[in-house]
Amino acid sequence: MHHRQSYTSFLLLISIVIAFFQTSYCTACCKSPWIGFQRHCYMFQTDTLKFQNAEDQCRSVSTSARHAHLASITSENENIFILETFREIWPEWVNETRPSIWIGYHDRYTEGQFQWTDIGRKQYTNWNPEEPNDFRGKEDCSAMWVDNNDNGRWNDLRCNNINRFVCKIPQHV
Ligand SMILES: [Ca+2]
Ligand SMILES: [Ca+2]
Repeated sequence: MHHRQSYTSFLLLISIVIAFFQTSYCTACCKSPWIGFQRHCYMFQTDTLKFQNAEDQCRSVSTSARHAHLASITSENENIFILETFREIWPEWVNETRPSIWIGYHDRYTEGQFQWTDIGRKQYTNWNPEEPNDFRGKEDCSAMWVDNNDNGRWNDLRCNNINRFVCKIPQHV
């Protein structure tokens, strides 16, 4: 009995030490299921949701200091990272017909004026040729095609479509 108690106390001590080191030295790490790239962490979601519900789900994991949103994409490297990571996680899924994932780009407020849900100003876009086409005047939310033919290019879709999505949060403030 005594031995077991000592062993339990020892494990508890080890846990406390590990927790201490994690909080002290790992504040900038992306913890599973987040995946790190440059200065951000990304969470790849297989739930399929409407655009705003996806954005809300991303926001729900914000902390007081770090705000999560649907991913904004600021460079070709970031676009490739998101594309390649999706393909790595769900290789079978890219064989579906034109699989799309929501990214945080939309023109819901003023037609043709796209902005990111994280409000940052970015220059980079990767529209498919002929997009965004606001098809039938009803497409205000953007998704990335992750199949092999479309190679990470973007398309505007109806915001009520349901898609998988990717969230993004700063690694540190
Ligand atoms: Ca539009
Ligand atoms: Ca479109």
